Amino acid sequence: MDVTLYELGTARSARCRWTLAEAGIDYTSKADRALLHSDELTRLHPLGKMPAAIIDGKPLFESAAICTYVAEHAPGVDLIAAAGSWGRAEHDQWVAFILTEVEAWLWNNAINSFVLPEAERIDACLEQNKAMARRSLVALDRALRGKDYLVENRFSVTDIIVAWTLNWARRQGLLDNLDTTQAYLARLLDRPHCPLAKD
Ligand SMILES: N[C@@H](CCC(=O)N[C@@H](CS)C(=O)NCC(=O)O)C(=O)O
Repeated sequence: MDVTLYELGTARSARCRWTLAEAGIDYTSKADRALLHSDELTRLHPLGKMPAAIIDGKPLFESAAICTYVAEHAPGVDLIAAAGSWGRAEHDQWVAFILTEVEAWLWNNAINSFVLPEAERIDACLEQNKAMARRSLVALDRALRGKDYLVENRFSVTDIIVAWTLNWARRQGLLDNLDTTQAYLARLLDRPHCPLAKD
């Protein structure tokens, strides 16, 4: 697989970097922040965001989509439940859950704390966003009890996608007292190929 990845440090592109490392796939890195919103990047991602990738000549954006495709085509490494299996349905379920029921609230807090210009920020939603994220994280903690990993109880790309959001939540104090989730995340952060910030 020929991959060029437009990436930015420990931002969401770290999911893709981690998946490529677990898959044993070398890639070309375009890691220049100045490329954000550039014509070059906007040809690959309609919002000019990172990550975006060119895989075998074709553009793909959204970190979860890139990771899922790479996992599906990883040579000799089984990183994802088989297409059409119940495990794949659970992969789709947890990816949608973490992105829409947790990450969207964290992102809303980010844009209203430091991403948008000060005049465009709305403070009123910050506490509510945290409460909504926490409610979903409590539900995930319950679902993780008795399991080491989310799908087929073995490490997969689902865990990579979920761990990135959990690590962000951890740094916001949103995993406090969620012992099962903390142990799950620690297991993933311990993996030699994991590029996520551990502080
Ligand atoms: N849902 C997207 C989010 C991509 C995203 O927001 N990336 C950030 C860096 S982590 C970015 O490019 N920010 C610049 C911007 O928001 O315009 C994904 O998971 O790939």
